[in-house]
Amino acid sequence: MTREGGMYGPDITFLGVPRVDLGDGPSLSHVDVVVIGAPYDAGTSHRPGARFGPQAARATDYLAHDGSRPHLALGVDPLRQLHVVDAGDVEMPGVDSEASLHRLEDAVAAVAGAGALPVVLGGDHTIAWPDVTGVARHLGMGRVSVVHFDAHADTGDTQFGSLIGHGTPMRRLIESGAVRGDRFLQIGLRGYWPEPETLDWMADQGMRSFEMTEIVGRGLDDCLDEAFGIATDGCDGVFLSVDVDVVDPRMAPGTGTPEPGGLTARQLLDAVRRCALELPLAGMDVVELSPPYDHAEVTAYLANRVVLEALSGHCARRLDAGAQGPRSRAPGRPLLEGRGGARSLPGTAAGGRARSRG
Ligand SMILES: [Mn+2]
Repeated sequence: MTREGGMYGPDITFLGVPRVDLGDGPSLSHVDVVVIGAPYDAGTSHRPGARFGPQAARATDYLAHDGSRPHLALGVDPLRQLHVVDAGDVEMPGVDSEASLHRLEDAVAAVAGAGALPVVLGGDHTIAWPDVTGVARHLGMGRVSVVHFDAHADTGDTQFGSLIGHGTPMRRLIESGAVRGDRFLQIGLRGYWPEPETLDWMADQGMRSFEMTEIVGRGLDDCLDEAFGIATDGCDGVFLSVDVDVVDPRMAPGTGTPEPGGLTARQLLDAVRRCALELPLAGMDVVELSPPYDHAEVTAYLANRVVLEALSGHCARRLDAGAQGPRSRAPGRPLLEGRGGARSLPGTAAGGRARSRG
């Protein structure tokens, strides 16, 4: 598993964090988070292009790639207060899907086995199958639950006659026993797929799927409260899988199968933050970013921020659980409350570099 760097471009890392080679076991000790690129889009049923997602999610930002991102709302800097590294892309040629997906599963399992959080940048949603399986190899089959943001259920039996595809990974995960059907939470479904037979299969597995009309009627937070209660019941960790098409196409146009009427970008970021703050994350992926269909990098920015939101929440959860008690700020409080004088970000060296950006 030698480090390959970028499969479709230069060997850049997520916002400038250090590189790591997953083939070098000792380099994974004391690492908190490993970013893995999964540039695979052979599983798309419609528009391709998600193979370019990892590079865009890593690089799309107007700030310097300096390995520092102080999160305003939580008062933590996940890239400094966690040890975050980037393993580059897994080599995933679309003509050899099984080998590509196995390679990714091994990479995720290596990271989870080292006690670090795997953060996989897709790629189409096919990759959730190896991503969650890789985590389950470490936590135990049926011991990881899934919180899945998506316009689509991705529970199809086959796609163009194949078991592999971005419309089928959630069925594969339940069939294999990696995830219990009754610990599979789906948020944001809408539109005209899947067909009734597949909905029947989902119900038989005990899945809980929140369609957009229920979310609008009850409010997203109420639905998340219910989902979180199920996700943490009898499981040791939660995998967060974010398909950017859960967001309305006006705020996430760069994707392969857009479905009108989704969440806002603000809702997704808040929900991802809640997941990372309130749940024991065991892994995550952000998928279906297809830069060739993006406009003004709108969707690439969103994917980059979804990762940062999760890392910030994960960082705050870790700091708050420490011996010194809560160290992050309550996100709903006035931003500058309690500041002034010689204070600095909790847990960082005093001062830091002064930066000014428009
Ligand atoms: Mn999906």
